[in-house]
Amino acid sequence: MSDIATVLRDLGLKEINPGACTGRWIEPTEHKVLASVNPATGETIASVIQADKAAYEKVVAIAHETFPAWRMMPAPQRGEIVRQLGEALREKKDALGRLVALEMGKIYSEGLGEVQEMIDMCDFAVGMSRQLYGPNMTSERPRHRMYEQWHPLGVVGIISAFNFPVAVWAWNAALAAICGDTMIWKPSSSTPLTAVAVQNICNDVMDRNGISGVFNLVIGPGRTVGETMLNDKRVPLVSFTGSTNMGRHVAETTARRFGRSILELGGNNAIIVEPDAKLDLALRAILFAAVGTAGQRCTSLRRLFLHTDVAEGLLAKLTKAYGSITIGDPLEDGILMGPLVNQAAVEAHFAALDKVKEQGGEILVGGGPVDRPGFFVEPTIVKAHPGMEITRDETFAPILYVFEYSTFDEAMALHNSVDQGLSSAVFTSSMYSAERFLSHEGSDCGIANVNIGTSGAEIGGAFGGEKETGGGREAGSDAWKAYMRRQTCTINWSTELPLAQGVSFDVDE
Ligand code: UN1
Repeated sequence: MSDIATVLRDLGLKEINPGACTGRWIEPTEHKVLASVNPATGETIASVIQADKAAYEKVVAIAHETFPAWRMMPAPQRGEIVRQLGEALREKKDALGRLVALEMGKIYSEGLGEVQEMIDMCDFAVGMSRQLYGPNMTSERPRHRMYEQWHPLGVVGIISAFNFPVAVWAWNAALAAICGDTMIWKPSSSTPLTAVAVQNICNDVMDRNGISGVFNLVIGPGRTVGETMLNDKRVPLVSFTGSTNMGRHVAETTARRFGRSILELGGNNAIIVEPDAKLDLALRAILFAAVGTAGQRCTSLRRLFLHTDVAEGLLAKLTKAYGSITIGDPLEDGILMGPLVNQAAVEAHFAALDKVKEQGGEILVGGGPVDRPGFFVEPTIVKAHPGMEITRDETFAPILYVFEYSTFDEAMALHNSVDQGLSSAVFTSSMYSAERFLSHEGSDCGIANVNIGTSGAEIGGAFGGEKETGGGREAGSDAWKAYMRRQTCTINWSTELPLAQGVSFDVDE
């Protein structure tokens, strides 16, 4: 049996799979087939039949009907189900990690890392299910009690991107589930199989518990299914990961109906390397952040600011290291960089490099195609200057723009001058530079690291960014609050009716 056939079998996938599920797979009425393509070869792995509006309607109706019962289950019991989901993911870690590598193109180790991120998220949510706390406030009125509590929200729409085809679903799904929400997942059309595989895992767990309709799936075009979801009043929250342009549309559409959105949009992440940095650490961090996942993480390193004292030496080492990056089949041992997701991504990579040349940048390393089937490009280093407009855009490809600077203030100003605000880092041994980077006048990003690269965040922190990155927060810390509605409660257990702010409103009886 071939590698692909084994992976498909282990994950319960067929050659052609239905694209909508409410715990039971919905047999499609139309047959619009979506091929899942292995970006390392350009070949089809298997297919999914896309959901249409009618299928979406069935899914949202079930998610909506399931909500009232699910929200009344005690949160720790919902946590127990998420614990079982984490266990099921542990059992399927290898197969699912392989499928992520096959369908998305990231290397096997990163595919496993992605499934680990799902498992971590389930573990985190289990603990969280006993900690959906609201504070008590002291009332200004005698014998009154005030407190805040959190209620489940309803059906959550999860629209995820190709680059983290399963982990970002888990960030949302594990929290939504313990918070008492049901959900509908619309994955990227580039990665439908991993979504079907995860839905199969959810179905097994939920079947064992005699529940369905909590974890639901619709694989269909953004234009029809996605758009219907954005406009659907039965979906009070849409969590969207993707481009800033699309995110703006999601924000506007949901806001118009007073729905909420969690937005995780484009980044333009940077590292500043100070003269007192430990350069060996900086080098390794830069490599993983710029070349890892072929530059297709939201957190990928796009801009590198090198102090003039270290620029030449570090650039020489970086150039040498780029020469040793092994490019090829993501499932092969020793390969560090796989393909881009599709031909359009390859074209965007080269279009950006054309602009680099037009705008006076110098390609120091890479820049060429890779002569093999699939969607490969060379990781590229560009010597850039701040006037280059292209360095203000996020190109989802392994292009690293390198700038030189002479003062920390100058680096900080350039760092913060772009429209995006996701992830950032400084490499320094100086407490002063580190603290300045983290201060109110330092990095304006949602994630700010010292002596760690921009990518590869742990799930325990809240993940997301500022400005055109959209302001959303997902995964750890108190990100769960976005999946619930807040209620302030005041209870009078006195025999009087004192009004707040000392207002008197007494009627003569
Ligand atoms: C993304 O690229 O959308 O911090 C998510 C990271 C990963 C998540 C990235 N843990 O790089």
